[in-house]
Amino acid sequence: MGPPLTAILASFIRRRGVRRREGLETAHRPAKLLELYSFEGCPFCRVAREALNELDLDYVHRTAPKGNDARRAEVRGLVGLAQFPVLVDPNTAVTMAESADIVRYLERTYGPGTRPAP
Ligand SMILES: N[C@@H](CCC(=O)N[C@@H](CS)C(=O)NCC(=O)O)C(=O)O
Repeated sequence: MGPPLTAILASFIRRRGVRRREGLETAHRPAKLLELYSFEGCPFCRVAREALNELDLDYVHRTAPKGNDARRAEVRGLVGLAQFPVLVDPNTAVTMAESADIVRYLERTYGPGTRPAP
């Protein structure tokens, strides 16, 4: 059995954003764990998870499958709607939705050649 369609789709989407990851020895590492609200079967969530993996970033996964009303309400409180993925970075007080924005943020903040914010 091959990978599910969502995995193929997510990898396709990801290819436009995250490409080769080299030079992580010069990457800034967060002091506090990042947090990601996501769920399986969500291709956009997978894009965010893959970016975290490629940048070698540890994170707390706050799983929010359909039916987890409490967790989904938590996300509505954070970004105003139940849309996934959502990244929380306690190091910079950034909370954000939109997978492409999350990938961009992670690259700029924790990608090769990054430095801690002054
Ligand atoms: N443009 C958004 C789309 C995100 C999106 O559509 N996420 C879906 C799941 S794949 C969602 O949150 N659906 C609402 C829900 O599950 O309740 C992104 O790239 O992050």
